[in-house]
Amino acid sequence: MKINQAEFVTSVASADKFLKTDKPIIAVAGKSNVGKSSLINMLANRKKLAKTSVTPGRTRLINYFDFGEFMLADLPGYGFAKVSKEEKKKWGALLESFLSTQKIVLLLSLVDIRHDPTADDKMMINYLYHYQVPFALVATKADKLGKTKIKPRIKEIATDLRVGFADVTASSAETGYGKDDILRIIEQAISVDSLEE
Ligand SMILES: Nc1nc2c(ncn2[C@@H]2O[C@H](COP(=O)(O)OP(=O)(O)O)[C@@H](O)[C@H]2O)c(=O)[nH]1
Ligand SMILES: [Mg+2]
Repeated sequence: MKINQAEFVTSVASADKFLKTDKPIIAVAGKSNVGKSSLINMLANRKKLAKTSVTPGRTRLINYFDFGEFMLADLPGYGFAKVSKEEKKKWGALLESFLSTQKIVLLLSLVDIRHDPTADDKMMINYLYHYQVPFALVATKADKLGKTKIKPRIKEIATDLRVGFADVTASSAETGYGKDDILRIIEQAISVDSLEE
């Protein structure tokens, strides 16, 4: 799949503002700073489509981007230490309505390839099973590891999250590693969705 178009559409903070669209939605989720915005920029071939940040947290918004054949939704990051219980609750409620009401054909669940998945990462996967949202795992920042370390880490992450080895794709927004694999996964999710219509 080639991305010819990628434009920011809107940011929303509540369920009543969720984007109404006929296009299939690809969502991107993961803890703050894992590389969601960078991955979106990589897929779009654009440096600054999604804002990347050095200081994690803050954004409690869902950002939608029009990628032509699909809409991409950048979900607010989780696992940010300085967030109050109240805010965490709000985030959980927003996520649950998003997963239950939006037509998500695929959610890319991002984890940092260098770190073991956190309790929050596992909770996210549980939500996905609960709401029957198809997902694929992306292990980000693969450029931070030596080439020979990538496969063993993928295996560890897959085992930890109880998914198959092939369900975890290593990627690097720095080098473009994994980009074609991710685009292939997206393309497949969209074509499977169109069969169901
Ligand atoms: N080395 C490396 N750094 C990355 C990669 N992806 C993201 N980063 C850096 O990690 C930080 C957080 O990235 P960002 O995309 O804003 O994460 P988000 O909070 O999940 O949207 C930024 O400093 C990025 O430059 C990657 O693949 N490789
Ligand atoms: Mg971001």
